[in-house]
Amino acid sequence: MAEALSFDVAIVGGGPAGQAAAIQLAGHGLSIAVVDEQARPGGQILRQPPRAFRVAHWLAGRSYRALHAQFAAFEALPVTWLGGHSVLDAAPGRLLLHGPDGAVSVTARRILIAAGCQDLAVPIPGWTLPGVYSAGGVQAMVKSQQIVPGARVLLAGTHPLQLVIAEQIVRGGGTVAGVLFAQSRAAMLAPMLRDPAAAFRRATDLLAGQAALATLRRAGVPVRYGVGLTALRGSDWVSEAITTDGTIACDAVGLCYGFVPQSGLPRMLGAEVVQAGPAGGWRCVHDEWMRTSVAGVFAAGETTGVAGAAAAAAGGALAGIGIARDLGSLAPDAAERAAAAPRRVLARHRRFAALLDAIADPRGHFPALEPETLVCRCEDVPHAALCAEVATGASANAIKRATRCGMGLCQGRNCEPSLLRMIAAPDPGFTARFPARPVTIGDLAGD
Ligand SMILES: Cc1cc2nc3c(=O)[nH]c(=O)nc-3n(C[C@H](O)[C@@H](O)[C@H](O)COP(=O)(O)OP(=O)(O)OC[C@H]3O[C@@H](n4cnc5c(N)ncnc54)[C@H](O)[C@@H]3O)c2cc1C
Repeated sequence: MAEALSFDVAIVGGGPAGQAAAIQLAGHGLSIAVVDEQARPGGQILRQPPRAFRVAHWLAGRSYRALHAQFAAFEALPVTWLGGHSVLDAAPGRLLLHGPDGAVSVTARRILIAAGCQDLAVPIPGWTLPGVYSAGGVQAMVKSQQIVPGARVLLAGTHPLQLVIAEQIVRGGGTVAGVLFAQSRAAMLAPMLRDPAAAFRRATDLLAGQAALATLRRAGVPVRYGVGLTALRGSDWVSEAITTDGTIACDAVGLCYGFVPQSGLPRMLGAEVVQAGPAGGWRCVHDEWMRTSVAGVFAAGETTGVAGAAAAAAGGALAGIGIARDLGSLAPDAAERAAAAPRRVLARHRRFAALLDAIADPRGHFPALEPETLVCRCEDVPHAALCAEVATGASANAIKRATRCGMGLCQGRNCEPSLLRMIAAPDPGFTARFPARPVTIGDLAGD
């Protein structure tokens, strides 16, 4: 292993939260490293194409303007950018990374985890067929490579983000076979009518949804409400979706039932987490300076709850101010003054996030599974095997040991929420273990 790199602050995640923290920390004479498994900064929402790509009007919409400005400010900072490096292990003051040259150890006086969120993986009969993706996976291809992964793409689930993704596919030259919301239109509107003030304050996002709908209407894309997915069929590739209202021909499907925080690293660190929104998962608990329950470790962005990019950036800025204050680079009264605005923004956006959670609530809309449907696809564990263990009253960890559910390459990131939905009693979930990302033993040994 190469010699350890040492910094004052190590930030995990180059998305809106990590960038905002770095911007706040710059100018205080601190050495800062930002680690991300993506080659370039941007996070999920501003996923960058490779430098050599030339993409006209790349994410030019109004809702991306502030993110482009933040990205430009971040790129101008004197920080050490460790792109293409995955964090495999985390302990207070220390990270273990894996990158193009093998394993690298990083020490830092303060660590900020701003690892974002991921699509909620939703098993459905036929979901292991080639051509079936998470909606965010489809979007990642469209954003970062300008590739539409099929000739007729179907989006289905409960989350409004699928409208934006469908629009991006249409603008990328693709054909969308349909956008299906499992919940009714009235169920989607009801939370907005209950809290119109919160909805009004995030008018930009609502307008983005309306603009997406208009584009889809012009392109002749059917957008349907109250239509759930039942199964996906095909011989060696997905060819049709069976819905509660008939069959739809397609050769790519994006499942969009919501997003869950990336909680592996905070859990590995022993930081306190609590159940996240209705989609499931765990969010990291923090205090008014974004400090976690572990000394020296901060958290920001969607690791602390899925609330959108603006909330992520506000939380990141607050964490940056908090770390500078902790390290004695910013006087407490100056920190209080600087923190006032991001705290207000964060509170406002979290109120909207609660609204969005209610609009997109996937509970009650998850497809029914067949006994042989794989729930843990890394280790090929079918639904029936899990039902048998759940019936014994075993905990998630005990079921993991008995069935290998959660022991594969994804380390439970995909199957844990499905298993926890099956276990009726409160359960702390899988113990998060090294390595957070797949790595070969040879790379760890430095061969
Ligand atoms: C696939 C996907 C697509 C999305 N698209 C949109 C969209 O179009 N519009 C929208 O409003 N919201 C979108 N979201 C929600 C979105 O994530 C944001 O609101 C915003 O990007 C959150 O910012 P963040 O800084 O908290 O996290 P992110 O932007 O997700 O940044 C976190 C970064 O941490 C890195 N990371 C995580 N774990 C590790 C690790 N172990 N080692 C190294 N690096 C790590 C990731 O590579 C990522 O770049 C999307 C979410 C997902 C999962």
